[in-house]
Amino acid sequence: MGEKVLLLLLLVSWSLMVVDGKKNQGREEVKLISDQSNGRPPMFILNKFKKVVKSEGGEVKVVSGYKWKGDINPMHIGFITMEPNTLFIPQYLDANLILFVQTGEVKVGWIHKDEYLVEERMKMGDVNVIPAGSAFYFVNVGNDDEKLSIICSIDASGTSEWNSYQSFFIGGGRNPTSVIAGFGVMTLRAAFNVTMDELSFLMKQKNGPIIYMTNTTEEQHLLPSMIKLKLKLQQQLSDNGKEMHEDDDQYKESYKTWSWRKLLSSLIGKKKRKGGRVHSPESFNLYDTEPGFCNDYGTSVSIDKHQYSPLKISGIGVYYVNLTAGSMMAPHFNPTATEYGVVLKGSGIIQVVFPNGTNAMTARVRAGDVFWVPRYFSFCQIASMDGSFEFFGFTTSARENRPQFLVGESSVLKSMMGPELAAAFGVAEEWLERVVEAQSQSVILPPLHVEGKN
Ligand SMILES: *[C@@H]1O[C@H](CO)[C@@H](O)[C@H](O)[C@H]1NC(C)=O
Ligand SMILES: *[C@@H]1O[C@H](CO)[C@@H](O)[C@H](O)[C@H]1NC(C)=O
Ligand SMILES: *[C@@H]1O[C@H](CO)[C@@H](O)[C@H](O)[C@H]1NC(C)=O
Ligand SMILES: CC(=O)N[C@H]1CO[C@H](CO)[C@@H](O)[C@@H]1O
Repeated sequence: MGEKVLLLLLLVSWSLMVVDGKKNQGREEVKLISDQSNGRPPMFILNKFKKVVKSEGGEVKVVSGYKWKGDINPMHIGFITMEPNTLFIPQYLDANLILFVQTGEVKVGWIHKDEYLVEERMKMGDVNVIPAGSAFYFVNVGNDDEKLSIICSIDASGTSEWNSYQSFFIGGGRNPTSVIAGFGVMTLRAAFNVTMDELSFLMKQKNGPIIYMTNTTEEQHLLPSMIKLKLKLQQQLSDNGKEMHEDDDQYKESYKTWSWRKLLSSLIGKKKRKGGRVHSPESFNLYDTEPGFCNDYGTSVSIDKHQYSPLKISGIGVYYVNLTAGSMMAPHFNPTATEYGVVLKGSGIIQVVFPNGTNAMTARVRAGDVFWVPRYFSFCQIASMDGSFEFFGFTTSARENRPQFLVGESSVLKSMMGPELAAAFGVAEEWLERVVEAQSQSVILPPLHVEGKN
């Protein structure tokens, strides 16, 4: 036990030394430390972005985490960018998605509880969850010149192989190919009870998974067969004794304006939401929420299934931190979670320490960078002096994650202060007490003022 505490303390003293060094020697020091890795990228920065979707209307890039020892499965983090007036065509994944809108505004439609199609507009800072196997689509509904950026966690821990996740397109044609197309013409003719000609809708789309909503000529061409399909599907539903929600006239009317929403519900044969709202989970906004922690040096918010129940399907938490220039998230570790972070704004330094008390990484990060910290590893984030540093991310934890702080007013050291701790360091208790109490702030600590001290 004493050894453990000592270990923690070494981590802490080390971190402080580096911050000190940084202050005295400027940015050179930081560079020097990162360069010790012989040109290899810093260990806890994820920078192998893979472009998984490239389309006329946007793209999707994904970075993947690593598996650290026996830790829970790593996640993938996706960056979705969509041009104005585009649609990410209906699909489902074998992984849970947690969406965070970085910029712009999106209309998300998805099948809720395997039953209803619900649509929700999400704005900047909103978080929402789409469970594995739930068909969904995105429409960029922002201003005409507004790109949409969504950051999402792709949590494939429910699949047999952690490192693979798969999209199954429902909409599509030649590119991407709809899973419906795979059944072959004869099966489909029988299944849909339509002619060959009417099946041609499965061969049209060729512009990739993210398409412009404005190129409607081909879509309008599909309209008549879509109406027929829906009517037939509806007939089958009612034949099976299922409820019918709309009469034919209403349908024909609604199909005068072609929409993927209708296509989706017709293809999956789902009930359409009637008039009022179906009870569906609202998005959770990370920016409009009362911060869990707040002082003069920054704010932090973290939500898990207790604050936002849709998160319970994945056991993943979401957090957001905003540090003022030069401030620091005090050295801490996560006892139950591996943490992933994406820098949203500004720049700063991430320090991670190995269990044996040596520095694992001191890396400068800026907007767009992704870092990760394995469970139990001690780390801290420090904002650069030139502005606030905002980052956001995911924690993979089935249980509530309570970060343990090593330094500051609410720290492990403070709680353990006593003769044992002093003995562990081999110093007088009063001496140690003075050191441990010198920091009056907790969690988010102010910049170091060299002149005032020493
Ligand atoms: C198939 O469609 C034909 C007309 O196109 C209709 O008479 C028949 O009842 C339909 N069969 C089923 C099972 O819906
Ligand atoms: C982050 O903090 C800065 C001040 O340090 C503030 O100007 C900015 O609006 C904050 N960002 C958000 C998204 O609240
Ligand atoms: C500490 O642990 C890391 C990672 O396991 C290892 O690479 C490094 O050599 C170790 N350092 C010492 C001084 O034991
Ligand atoms: C295939 C095609 O016609 N794509 C066009 C769709 O519309 C956008 C602008 O609205 C064009 O940039 C694409 O070339």
